Amino acid sequence: MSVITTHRDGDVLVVVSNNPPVNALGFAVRDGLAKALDEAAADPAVKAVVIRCDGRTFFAGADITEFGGPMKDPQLPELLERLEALDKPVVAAIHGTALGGGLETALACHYRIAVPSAKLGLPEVKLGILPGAGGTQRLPRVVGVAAALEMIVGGAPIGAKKASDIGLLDRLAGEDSLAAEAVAFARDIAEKRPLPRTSEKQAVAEPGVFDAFRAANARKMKGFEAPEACIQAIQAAAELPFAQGLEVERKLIRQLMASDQSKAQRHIFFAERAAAKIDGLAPGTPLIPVKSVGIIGAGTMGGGIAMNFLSIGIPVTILEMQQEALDRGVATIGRNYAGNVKSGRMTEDQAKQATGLLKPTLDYADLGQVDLVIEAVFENMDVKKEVFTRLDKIAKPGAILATNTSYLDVDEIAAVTSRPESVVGLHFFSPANVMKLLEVVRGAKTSDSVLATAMALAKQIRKIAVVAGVCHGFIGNRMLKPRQDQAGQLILEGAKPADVDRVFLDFGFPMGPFQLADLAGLDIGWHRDPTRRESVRDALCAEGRLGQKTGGGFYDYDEKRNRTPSPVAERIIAEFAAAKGIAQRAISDEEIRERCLYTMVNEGAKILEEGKAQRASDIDVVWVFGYGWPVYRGGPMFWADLVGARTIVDGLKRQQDRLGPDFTLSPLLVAKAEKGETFN
Ligand code: 3H9
Repeated sequence: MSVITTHRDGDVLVVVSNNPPVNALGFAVRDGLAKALDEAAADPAVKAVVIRCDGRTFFAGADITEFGGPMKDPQLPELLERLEALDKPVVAAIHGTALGGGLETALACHYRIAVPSAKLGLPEVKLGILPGAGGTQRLPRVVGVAAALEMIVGGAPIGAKKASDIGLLDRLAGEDSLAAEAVAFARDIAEKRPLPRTSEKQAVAEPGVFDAFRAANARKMKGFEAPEACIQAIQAAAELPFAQGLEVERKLIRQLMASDQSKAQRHIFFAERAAAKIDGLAPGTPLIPVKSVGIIGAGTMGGGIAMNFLSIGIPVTILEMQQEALDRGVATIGRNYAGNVKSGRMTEDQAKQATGLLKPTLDYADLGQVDLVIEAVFENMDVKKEVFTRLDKIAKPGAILATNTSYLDVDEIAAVTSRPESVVGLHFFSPANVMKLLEVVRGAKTSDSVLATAMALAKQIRKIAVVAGVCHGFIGNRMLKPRQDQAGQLILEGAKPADVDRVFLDFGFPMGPFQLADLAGLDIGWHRDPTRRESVRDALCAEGRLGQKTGGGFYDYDEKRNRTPSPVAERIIAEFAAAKGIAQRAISDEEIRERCLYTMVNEGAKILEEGKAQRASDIDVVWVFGYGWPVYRGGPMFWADLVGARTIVDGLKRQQDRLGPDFTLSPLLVAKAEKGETFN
């Protein structure tokens, strides 16, 4: 059956799309819509047209899988011009998410009606492109330049109520009566002339609005190409006639579509979705119902983890050893929720509901009936083993036992229990109530049900979960290590901390390794013994330089925490290097990049060859959502594909003598280089 069908409801032609899962505007849909327009134009009995979609949503956009290749006619922009030019009114009936090309289709219709739960947006900027089917020209003509800038450059969808308020919708329908109301509405306006054609309206811009928007959003847009192109296209809408504005839009989207940034961002879109899929899982693997959660440890991590569940209505029992620590943890959670209310992220009632679901306890026995226990105690194998031994005695049969370890061997932890099949790693990132990434660590004996449940639960608490195998540091921290090692070594050999950080900032990371270290505090893991100087960090701590909080670490900080290079830190580093017999020399940015980033790719390749990640794109997801890898560079393995495995291997070989005695090239990386293959 065709994905587009038509039927008559009196003198209204109803056009229905049924292209699961999201009614993307692929070739078959575009072709079907074009034929429906022909039908409407040809039949004098048709007085008005309604376009709606079956399934879960109105058109959620162009079909992204068609990007990158030649697209078959009819193209969406031309189709929408024909749609708008039809001399009979067309009504878009919207439910679900009208996104991208979907909203552009609605904008080309003469009227728009939607259910209150619908969302409307132009998220193309998140794919590194812009709305290329007239959206940049039509939206400002409908909602004004300021609102269009927010929607197109920001990319976030808005709800139907707001859409109605800003004039994007003509009417709201009842949640369950969209189809009938749309037809009734079409009949009401069937004879009304002139037809309200968006392209015939004027987009008026307040003086200075574009530069003010650029200035206000400079930080968010830094490094990205698409937001500036979006602004230029909207500017064209305000300054040029419609047809010329369309030409500007077309030129810009063509450039963006071919850019590495857009390729990277599209890669991440699909990578994020691929990450949810578990290799080798038997179809129909049963999920374990999780209706209550226990958390061991009410520190920063435990508290943050608890909030994820409380916020979606799952009760949490949180355990500490001492009343004082428990009280502190509970108070922090309360404060965080109060902060959420203050910033408008939730209502007072929602916060009250969430905190009401928290049960503090000092008694292990209170964890006996929960469906999932997550341990978030001190990162030490003996401590973890002790916790799991106790847990094994009291947890109910079938309960999932999870560890939040960020490095340790999940199999070794599981082995102290009588039920290793119930044990899994849930590596949250700090702050755990904010960070999107979750590494789900599959132990050698973790059952399929436990793994599948962990992944499903992650989606429920709105995390992006990636399956990792057991190895030191899993995917993220394991790849962080060579980068940190090299950064530390580079400053001993003569690079300044600011040189290394600049290379990272220029690459697009929000922070460099030394800025990050100063922020976190150099005393993490410090033995508090000023005579012990085994690392530069020891030496800095010994002189009271613990990072931002003491006004100095690798950098100096003023009272507003503005950073400047530190002659004192540089002296300490030089002295430390001299004591180790390391000669200082000038170091190029190129060398910094090769040693810090190529070694990460090499480690990623090892993770893949050892089967510790299911696919290269999972590694990209970990780094983009957990470690600040710029999304427009698509993650380390996608970036490696752009740079080329050959170039990376050559660079690593060139640096080999400097990479330390433990460095070895990944055979997989070498094989990719030899065969000219990519990871993704
Ligand atoms: C555009 O429109 C350009 C135009 O300006 C004009 C150009 C000329 N295409 O996310 P889910 C797949 S750009 C192809 O898990 P949810 C997705 O991969 C587009 N496939 O569901 C997944 O496949 P699988 C602008 C798509 O309920 C499945 O559908 N639009 C597309 O959590 C389910 O997706 C956007 O950027 C697509 N457009 O969320 C919207 N969309 O099952 C992108 C989804 O094999 N889409 N798929 O893994 C979304 O934001 C979400 O998918 C949506 C549903 C909110 C719609």
